Amino acid sequence: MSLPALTAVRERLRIAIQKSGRLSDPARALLASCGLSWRESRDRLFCYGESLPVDLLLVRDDDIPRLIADGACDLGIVGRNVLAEQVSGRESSQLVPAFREWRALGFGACRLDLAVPEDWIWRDASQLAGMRIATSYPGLLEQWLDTQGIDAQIVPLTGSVEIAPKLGQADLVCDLVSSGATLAANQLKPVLTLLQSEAVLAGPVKPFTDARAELAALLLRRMDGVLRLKDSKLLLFQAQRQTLPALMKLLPDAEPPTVMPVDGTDTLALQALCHGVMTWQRLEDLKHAGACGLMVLPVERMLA
Ligand code: PRT
Ligand code: ZN
Repeated sequence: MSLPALTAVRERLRIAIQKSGRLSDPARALLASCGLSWRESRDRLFCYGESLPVDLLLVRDDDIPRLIADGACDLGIVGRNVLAEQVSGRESSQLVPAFREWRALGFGACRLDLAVPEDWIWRDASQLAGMRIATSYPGLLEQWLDTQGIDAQIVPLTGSVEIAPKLGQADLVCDLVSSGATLAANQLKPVLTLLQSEAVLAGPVKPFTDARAELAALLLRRMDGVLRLKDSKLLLFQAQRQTLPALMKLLPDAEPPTVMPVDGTDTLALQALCHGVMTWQRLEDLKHAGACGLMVLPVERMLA
């Protein structure tokens, strides 16, 4: 299937996601849970939206901000680290960025950390003066060094950043970390966080003025609904009327519950939408405080 011409895009929304990599499956899953479905093309670079006029473009994550800036796609799902690095690049060349973060999406969490050799005794950032720092995020690192007033040398690398100190290319690194296992395997330890990152929905700075405005608003509403319900569960239980205040104290993350009397007794049947994680411990605490017949049900969709 050939890519529809840009002029045809105005009636349809085009969202870029990572073709393959850490964010690709969760991005697809999120869009699918917003009710989107697609017809895959043979080259698997473009998927035609079937349930809504919303198409997918499958690309490298680093290309997403520029595709939005160029108008080749309308929205994108990308790491905040990639977006922020490209914003910093545009700012330093005095260009106003054409894209920005629209929503944090709650997956792909990681940090952009400074990490030093394990045998360093770390005191504070002033130790970085005159050091060589290897990174794939030169823009963000430069911004941070400027705000700290530190004069250090940035060694830009596109990959294998963690090995740079061992190879003598740098004294320390500034790199993405999630579990920290890669740093540890390279005898490095994290000492400072420059950016907390996760996958975000990126979009243009200027609002859409055609049919895409309504499509983007619809998608955002659905996305907000899905994100809000991420850890939410419907809790059903019965309790004596007098235990209710103590039980509600154990449910600070619950919406006001629906309460129904059971056959003219003092027993109440309750249902409450809870937004926090419903662990076994929480259920046991509720039981201890007087709840019985506790049931936890998944919530798939909600339209307020
Ligand atoms: O091919 P393409 O360019 O699209 O993909 P990519 O190789 O550039 O990106 P990919 O798939 O590796 O990562 C995509 C996004 O996932 C990143 O931009 C981040 O927003 C996010 N993310 C989350 C991570 C990590 N966690 C992560 N751990 N990206 C990279 N890493 C690296 C980290 O730098 C380290 O080298 O994974 C390694 C293992 O990390 P530890 O700390 O768990 O050992
Ligand atoms: Zn990439």
